[in-house]
Amino acid sequence: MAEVKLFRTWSSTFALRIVWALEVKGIEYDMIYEDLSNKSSMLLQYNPVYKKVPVLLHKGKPISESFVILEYIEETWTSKTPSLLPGDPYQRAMARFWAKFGDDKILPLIWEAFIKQGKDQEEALIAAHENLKYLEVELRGKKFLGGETVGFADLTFGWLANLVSVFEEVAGVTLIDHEKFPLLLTWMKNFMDAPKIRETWPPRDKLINKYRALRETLIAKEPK
Ligand SMILES: N[C@@H](CCC(=O)N[C@@H](CS)C(=O)NCC(=O)O)C(=O)O
Ligand SMILES: *[C@@H]1O[C@H](CO)[C@@H](O)[C@H](O)[C@H]1NC(C)=O
Repeated sequence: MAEVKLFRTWSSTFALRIVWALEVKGIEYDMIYEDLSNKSSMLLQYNPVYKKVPVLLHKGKPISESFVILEYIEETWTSKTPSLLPGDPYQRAMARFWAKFGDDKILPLIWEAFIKQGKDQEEALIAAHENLKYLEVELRGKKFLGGETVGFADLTFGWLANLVSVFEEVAGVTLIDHEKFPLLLTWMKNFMDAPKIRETWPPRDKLINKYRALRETLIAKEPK
């Protein structure tokens, strides 16, 4: 039995953050695929508070929440490279700041822009772009947010690199404009090309089908 187990789903980008961290560091692990419409008793036992994936089980002890798990991996396998967080405390704080900014200020707005239509969609897009501009500035002169290698903030933004184009195809809108966000687009490409990233993404056609069905369901529920 592997001493590391990851509870994930085939598509959860929160769980993919952990897949990427374990893969880039070369930590051996087993995966347990959950069906979120019928969660296993193990998942409910290991993450009774949120009942969500990812959960990392290390030597029988469960850890939940992707940011917390990433920090745990960094602190536990200290000799495994690359480091996800820089040595300098200020730079570490900045990596955590951008990661949090992504989940607070970008992910929810891109999601709104994806699942809404008309005016609501337009408003979400404008707000998302305002926030993405901060990221564009942050990427000046850098290959990755973490510098030369993929780091903590890169992993937390990883979903952008692949899912944006899936959302764009399904919703039929441009979410990230090449002219306004050239550095972000370059970062997306660099991230996808980084070791272990592309091959761990779920198949594109499967993602398109999943998000198309989800969007149709959510739009059908909208009050007219
Ligand atoms: N803040 C959490 C978010 C995790 C999350 O939202 N996971 C989703 C899958 S993408 C989930 O397990 N949802 C199950 C549910 O809400 O019932 C993290 O960063 O780990
Ligand atoms: C839910 O999962 C359990 C075991 O994990 C399985 O036995 C059961 O058939 C599943 N139920 C449905 C409705 O898929």
